[in-house]
Amino acid sequence: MLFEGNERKQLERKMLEAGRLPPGQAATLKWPVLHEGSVPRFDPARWDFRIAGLVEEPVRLTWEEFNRLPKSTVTSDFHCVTRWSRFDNRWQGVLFRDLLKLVKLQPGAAYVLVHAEQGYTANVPLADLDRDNVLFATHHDGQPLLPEHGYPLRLIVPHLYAWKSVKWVRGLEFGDRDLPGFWEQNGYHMYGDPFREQRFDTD
Ligand SMILES: Nc1nc2c(c(=O)[nH]1)N[C@H]1C(S)=C(S)[C@@H](COP(=O)(O)O)O[C@H]1N2
Ligand SMILES: [Mo]
Repeated sequence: MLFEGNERKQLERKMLEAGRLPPGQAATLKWPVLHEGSVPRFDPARWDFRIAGLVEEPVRLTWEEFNRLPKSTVTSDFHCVTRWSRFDNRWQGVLFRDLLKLVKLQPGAAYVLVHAEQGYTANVPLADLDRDNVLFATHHDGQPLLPEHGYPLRLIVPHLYAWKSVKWVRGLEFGDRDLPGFWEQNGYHMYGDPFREQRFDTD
């Protein structure tokens, strides 16, 4: 539709001027779905969230326990390495910092391997999760996440390419080394800063 195209272009120009459009990205008003594998089915009785690795005491939370954690709302932009960016997403869920309060880290813990259903992983330095706008989202723009967007829970790391925003997240593993996750083992950048166009391991 012509009108939609104009609206999209206008938003893109506005975001470019505001310094919010990373190089090589185009704005989208839609919300594409992108992932490896199939959409996992959610069983609240079996679901758990584990925190392991370099922590004094590993943690296991049931879905009920996870939902008793304090809730926060954060608005942020979302940049996929396949060159679309979705702006001003309102995410509701549990801040990474509130989850981090549940464990005492062992010395040397500086990297996190984020684990999801079906063995999907993504590596993120601890310092990049320990920010006030990183959260585990249950809701987007006021609605519960749709299964294909990560229901019941997904990580949101706004300042890195969206492959680090792990859908169907099930746990965190703290370590002293930056071990590559799924896409990082498949040619993508270890860090993935969209503003520096860190798309591939050759960038
Ligand atoms: N578990 C899991 N999380 C994932 C992925 C995946 O394949 N599996 N793909 C990532 C990629 S590449 C992107 S762009 C975003 C897409 O999120 P969306 O489908 O909600 O737009 O999810 C990320 N999280
Ligand atoms: Mo992506």
